[in-house]
Amino acid sequence: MDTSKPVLLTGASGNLGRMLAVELAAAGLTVRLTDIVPFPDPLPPRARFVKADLNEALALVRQAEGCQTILHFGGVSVERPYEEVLGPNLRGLYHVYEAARREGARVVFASSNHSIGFHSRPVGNEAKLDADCEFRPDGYYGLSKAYGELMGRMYWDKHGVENVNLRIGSCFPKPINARMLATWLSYGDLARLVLRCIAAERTGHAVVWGASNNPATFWGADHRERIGWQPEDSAEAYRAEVGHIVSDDPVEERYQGGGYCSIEYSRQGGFSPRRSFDLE
Ligand code: 15L
Repeated sequence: MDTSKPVLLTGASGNLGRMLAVELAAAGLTVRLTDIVPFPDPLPPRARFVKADLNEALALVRQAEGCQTILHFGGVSVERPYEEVLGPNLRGLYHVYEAARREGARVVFASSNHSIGFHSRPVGNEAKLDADCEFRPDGYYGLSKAYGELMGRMYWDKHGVENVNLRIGSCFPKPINARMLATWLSYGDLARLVLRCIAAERTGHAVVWGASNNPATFWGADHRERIGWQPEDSAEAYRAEVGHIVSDDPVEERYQGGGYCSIEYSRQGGFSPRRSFDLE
């Protein structure tokens, strides 16, 4: 990758975007920031901000001009009705990938554990989930993330657009419940991961679990070696503080996606306390 060329960051005004904008600039990169809402902080050195809607193809194409990498953190970031997810997360992704194709840029996509949220959590010594597992989205948001990963698959196979899909667990300043002892990704580990995604020589189509070095992790093999990244932080340090914080909802506690799985859950017969449904 030519690191002298700028990096485009969508979703720059969100929590992760704001943190990344600072870290990317501190690493010496020239960043172009974009979001549908204004950037709330002072602009980092060499950065510029342009307000743009992911629904507008031309806006993305203009922003991406001359960029080496598009860090796609924009769009709806929580479970919402289908019609709200559709524009930013599906059409928006297409605009990002078309802009990347035009520029010969790499895409780093903020995917989510909610693309696989309906996998059960491993119990005891049960095998961890590898990144090539079946998609089991836990809502329209998770479905849009699975679509984004598949879009990356297609653009690599068909057009040679490199992409790294970060299947992010829970990226917050610190874990806030027992589930996050498995899913937490520290800000520092995310920033280092994104910098590696930019710097890596070749990535092809890669999927990396976005979680810190958590002993309680749900997740196993992925393509991190290709990127040259290893997480340094661990949620375990917070066990005493949050390890007892669980819900009384069996659906939330059974599945990896947690509370997202319970939103409008209406499977006939309700939740079965058995480990497996007869038909998965
Ligand atoms: C996500 O994908 C969301 O963006 C974030 O707000 C959290 O809900 C996170 O997943 C999680 O699963 O903890």
